[in-house]
Amino acid sequence: MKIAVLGGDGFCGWPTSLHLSDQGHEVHIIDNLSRRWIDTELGVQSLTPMDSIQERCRIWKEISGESIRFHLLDLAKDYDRLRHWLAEYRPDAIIHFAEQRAAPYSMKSDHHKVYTVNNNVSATHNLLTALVETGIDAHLVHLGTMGVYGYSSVGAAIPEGYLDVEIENLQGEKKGMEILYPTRPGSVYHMTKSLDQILFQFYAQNDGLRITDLHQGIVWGTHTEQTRRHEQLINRFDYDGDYGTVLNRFLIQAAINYPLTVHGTGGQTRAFIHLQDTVRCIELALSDAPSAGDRVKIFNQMTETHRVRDLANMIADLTGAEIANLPNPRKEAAENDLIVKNDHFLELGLNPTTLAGGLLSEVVEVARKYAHRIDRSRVPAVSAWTKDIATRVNHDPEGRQLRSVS
Ligand code: NAD
Ligand code: USQ
Repeated sequence: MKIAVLGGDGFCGWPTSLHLSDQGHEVHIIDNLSRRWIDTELGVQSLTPMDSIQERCRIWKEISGESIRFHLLDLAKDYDRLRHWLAEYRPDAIIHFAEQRAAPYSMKSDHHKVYTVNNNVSATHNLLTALVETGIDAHLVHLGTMGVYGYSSVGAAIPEGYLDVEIENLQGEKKGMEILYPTRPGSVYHMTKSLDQILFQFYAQNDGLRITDLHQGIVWGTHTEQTRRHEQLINRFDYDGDYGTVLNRFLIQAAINYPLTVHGTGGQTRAFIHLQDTVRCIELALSDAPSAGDRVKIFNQMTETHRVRDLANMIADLTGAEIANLPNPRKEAAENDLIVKNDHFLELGLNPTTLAGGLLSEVVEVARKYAHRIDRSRVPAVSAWTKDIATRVNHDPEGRQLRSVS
């Protein structure tokens, strides 16, 4: 297949591009490199030394003999170029990773909220409308997130996208209806993924676009089978307070003797998936495309759930790290349960990689190898969800600022 990987320079997009190229697909990466610019804005860098995207593609060609082509394009701003690109290349499938994906970054300031909404919603909508305009019948696979649903503790499993409900009509009769499972996003970033869902529902129903939306949990790990093949194919690895995600952060913190930064009691339960399973899930989703006229396929892309404090304890046992319980900069439930259905991917043949494997140690080893690249002052998470929380967590009782919020 000819596959366009939108956001193919990112943490999930690069290993997915390699995986699909390795399987013999013709891969085209589209990216505006905004993530690299955000590193510059924040004054941080990936733990791992990433080459330019062009250099990465050159090395891949040397190692595998396969070409991955890179196209510099901003999906949210270059609508006409996107439409022309689609008309010229006519991909069979499109994997859409290209959004601003950090919840803390999306909550840093009003400007970051505006940027995240404009970027994510415009990127998705431009893509959908360009597909309709060009008449290209590509299967669109989008990376959504488990967090669109929020973290209530009703004790029921989160289904794969849809919920059967009964409503009473004016005659008092019960009528069945299938609805999108209600969203309750906990950050502006997660809100944009909720909005994406509605865009997909509309374009599938109105124009027959063929769409799969993958509601992914927190991705951990750094290597896949292909990124291990050459030092210069190494993946991005975020550790900072905005982009680092919890499990990868704890593993890096353990490697540099930084107390594990548990927010609050660590009672938050979240869904997780290893990066190797992410790329496999994309492959599986591509093999199970909907037909024109079908409703959007929604899969929960996760393999296990864990409580934050349990992860911290597990890593402390593994590495001897200390644990620090910090005031939580986020507005979120202090404790929650989470049960998630993931039957679709299991039926398609996913064989989950679990936390118990040696992969935790692999991440710590990578972190130790590149520990000299870490700026410890960038480890704390300082982006607060509300002004009140910012005052509480980033200042002492006399109002003096404790931590830099830039
Ligand atoms: P990332 O930030 O590393 O990669 C995103 C890529 O998209 C970057 O290379 C960026 O430059 C590009 N991009 C952003 N806006 C763009 C635009 N307007 N035009 C062109 N390119 C643009 O993020 P990631 O961790 O690889 O996540 C990829 C996708 O998967 C995101 O949509 C995210 O919401 C979703 N996801 C990620 C995780 C996770 O734990 N990393 C978990 C669940 C879902
Ligand atoms: N947390 C800590 N300590 C830290 C970092 C985080 O206790 O040092 C806590 C947070 O307060 C939160 C939980 O860990 O309760 C998860 O935080 P996270 O930063 O690992 O994940 P999140 O903000 O939800 O976002 C990440 C990705 C996002 C993706 C999402 C999947 O950045 O792109 O969509 O995971 S999910 O969480 O399932 O929605």
